[in-house]
Amino acid sequence: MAAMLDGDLFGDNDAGVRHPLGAQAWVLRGVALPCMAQVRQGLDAVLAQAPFRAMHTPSGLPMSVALTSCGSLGWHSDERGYRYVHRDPVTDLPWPAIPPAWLALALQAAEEAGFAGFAPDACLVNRYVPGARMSLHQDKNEADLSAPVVSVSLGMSAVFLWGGHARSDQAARVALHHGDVVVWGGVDRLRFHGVMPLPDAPHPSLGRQRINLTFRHAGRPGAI
Ligand SMILES: O=C(O)CCC(=O)C(=O)O
Repeated sequence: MAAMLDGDLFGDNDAGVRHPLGAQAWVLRGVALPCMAQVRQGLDAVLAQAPFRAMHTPSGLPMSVALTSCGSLGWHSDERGYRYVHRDPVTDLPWPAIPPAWLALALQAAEEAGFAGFAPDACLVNRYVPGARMSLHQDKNEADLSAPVVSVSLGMSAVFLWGGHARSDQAARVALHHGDVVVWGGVDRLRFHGVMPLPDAPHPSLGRQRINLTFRHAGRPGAI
């Protein structure tokens, strides 16, 4: 059992349980646990080709989260703005493919949340160390907002902020643990969300880090 974090909407880790966050948004507890060994192998393969890198917001502020990507599109941020790009700007190579075990997990989770037929073409990989955070934002750099977002948590537990359609809406706090998956789409696709500063509670196998895999369909609807 993972320890309960302050303000957790749903209480302690309860693998196998589905918690509704909205009409078309779910927390799927522990869905990634059965395939964790393959998910970890996939992470090693992606990082060998596209290591984590620091990024800045378009206004020049450093992000506390380190990032990389896989899939046919990768997310990038610099002074030219937030956007998806076909090649890794660090290596000038195409992004690594989404590992098959990741794809299977994302499709399974999407289907469990009511989004059968999800076909992600982008997976953003976020790495948080203690104190790193992600401020409230909407995911709207994708050309295809009809597809859901599937977000997998690995390593240290974090408090996910789940807001409304306006930045000022009160955000619920949801503890996310190793193996949990959050899926949101449809009427909830543009809900504000974020992550509170990561508490320093090392994970038994991943140590002092939290890794988040976020799958999206970023290109034109129907295109892969
Ligand atoms: O780390 C998380 O759980 C959320 C990540 C996120 O919001 C994003 O990549 O847009």
